Amino acid sequence: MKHVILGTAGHIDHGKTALVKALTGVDTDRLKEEKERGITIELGFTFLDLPSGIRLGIVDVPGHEKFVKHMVAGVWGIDLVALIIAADEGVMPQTREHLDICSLLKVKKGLIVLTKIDLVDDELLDMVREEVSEAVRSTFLRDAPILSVSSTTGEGIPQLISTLDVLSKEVEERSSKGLLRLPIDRVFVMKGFGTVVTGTIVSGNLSLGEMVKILPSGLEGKVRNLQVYNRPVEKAVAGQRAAVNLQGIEASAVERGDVLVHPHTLAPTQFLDVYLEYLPNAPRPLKHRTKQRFHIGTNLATASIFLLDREELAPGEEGVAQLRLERSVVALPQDRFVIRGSGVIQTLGGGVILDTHPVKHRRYSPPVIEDLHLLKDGSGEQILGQHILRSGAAGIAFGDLLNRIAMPPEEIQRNLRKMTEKGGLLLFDPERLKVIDVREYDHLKEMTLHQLREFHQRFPMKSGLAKEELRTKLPTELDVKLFQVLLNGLIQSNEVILERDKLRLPEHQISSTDEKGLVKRAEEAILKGGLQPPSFKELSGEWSEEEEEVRSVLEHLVHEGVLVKIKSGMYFHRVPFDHLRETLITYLKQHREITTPQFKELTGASRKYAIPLIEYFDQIKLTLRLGEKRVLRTVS
Ligand SMILES: Nc1nc2c(ncn2[C@@H]2O[C@H](COP(=O)(O)OP(=O)(O)OP(=O)(O)O)[C@@H](O)[C@H]2O)c(=O)[nH]1
Ligand SMILES: [Mg+2]
Repeated sequence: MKHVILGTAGHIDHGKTALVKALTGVDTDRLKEEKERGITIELGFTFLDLPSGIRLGIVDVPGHEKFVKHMVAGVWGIDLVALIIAADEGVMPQTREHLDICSLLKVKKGLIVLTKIDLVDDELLDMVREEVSEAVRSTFLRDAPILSVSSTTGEGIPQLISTLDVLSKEVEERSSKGLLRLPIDRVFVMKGFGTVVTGTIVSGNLSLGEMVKILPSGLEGKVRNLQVYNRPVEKAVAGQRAAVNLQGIEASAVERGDVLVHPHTLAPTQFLDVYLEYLPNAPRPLKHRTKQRFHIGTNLATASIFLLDREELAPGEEGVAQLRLERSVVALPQDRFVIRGSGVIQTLGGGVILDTHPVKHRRYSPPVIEDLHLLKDGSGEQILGQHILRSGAAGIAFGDLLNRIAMPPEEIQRNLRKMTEKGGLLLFDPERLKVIDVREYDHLKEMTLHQLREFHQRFPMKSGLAKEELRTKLPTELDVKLFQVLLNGLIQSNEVILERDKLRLPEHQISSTDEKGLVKRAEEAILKGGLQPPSFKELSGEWSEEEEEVRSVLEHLVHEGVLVKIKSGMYFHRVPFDHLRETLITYLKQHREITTPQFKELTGASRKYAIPLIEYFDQIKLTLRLGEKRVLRTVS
């Protein structure tokens, strides 16, 4: 069965609620205050079964200018609008404002109903009809049928029903494939059941027993009971109005404007990139950084508007902007929204969401503006590709894409597979379904090779770069898994060599880069020094070479096993060192113990060398210090 939602619209007292009652028999003004004042305050809900079998859900909205925010919540996501105009009054301010709101929200279809015809003569009715045609001439209702009814006498009601039937048949059926979204319009406690929330399912579907989440709070609960138009159901789908009895969530923790979703799908946001349309009848230009009321779904938040491509939007102009909200909302690209003034409260404009999780943008940046226009006008695949490219070295996971593109999950997956097979994407984390654009991956590869090349140039005497050191030279947002994949790829293709935990380019060999013969000279100098070898500082002074370079030569010789590093900056040649080691062992075997002065005598070196040497022997566990003496730790 097809599900269609009709919303009413129109000036206060023009007969919206009376018309709904004439159609359905239901008085949707339930509140005591509504009855007393004779006006609608809250949204009213009922339904009508049309001759074709379509069940038409009806949302009745208030006409009072104070309750326009409820009206926006009511008509957000409807399929059809009935613009209601009392024949005895004609077009009034909220007739126009509601019409603007429906246009901004891109309500696709509708009809115009002139009510209270029992109060006017034919001549007046014709005049009103003229006036109405004029008012809707440049709007989506320009070709809409205009009907005349009296809710009091019932005149015209049968014709209205058959017109609604025709229009409902023309409405495009919603796909229930997308992510579940149910913007909550009412919350109440039902005795014996607990928390109940109601709303129109704008996309996806919802089943009994499922876990659901309330956003932005993130509270989770279970669907204990589910009703559609007052009947219990197992499953509710897009286009239906549902009442959901929630287990595990207090009614006081939920409010109108919250959104019901499935866990692990949508995430709330406070930043939105949008395409803004400023109404031609707005009273003054919209300046950069002004604060306005932002309406989306059943939610209302204060937004600072950052105009990205100009200083102000004149009435009738359009442009890209970033909205920074004072509290989080749930939105998806392609969603429509309305902007209303924050001082004098009136509808100023609206538009379409382009990106729901953007970064802060620089203004007047051509790439940013171009990018946003692509998000506005591009195909689904182009937009998907753009989000992946934009995620850069971090890559992006399927779960995050769900949040950023108005595309059903299966379709995103299908596209990712297709793009991967074509070679445009690389899937580097199968667990989280994380992908990166191949262009970005190639760029990272280039950067890695460049970093190694640069490192070899700066430190020709170092054998290579440690993995973690290399990582610090690449973009910080680089995904850890991706870094590993990148290295493995480079190692496998022999573009990079991994040797003793160091990464190097294949052409890098220390001997070939040692044009000055520093390696050989250093070895000779240290050997000549015996147990009182020169430091790298002394050598660099003597040779007029960079200290850092000499040090790396010595480090290289340690790495090769030619030198022994006793402590930071003190290197001994392996030959005299090993000789000393043997002498010490023999001595200790004979005398059992040795004092520091005795050891100093044994080496023939000054304290500067003797102390670090004996401490080094302690450290490598050859000797054991007992007070002022050393003994052999292991008698071998
Ligand atoms: N004579 C006559 N009176 C009508 C007709 N339709 C509505 N009325 C009366 O007009 C008044 C306002 O009607 P409502 O249906 O409450 O108007 P509304 O558009 O819902 O008003 P708000 O929701 O407050 O914006 C009521 O007193 C109705 O009885 C009609 O077709 N003929
Ligand atoms: Mg009403």
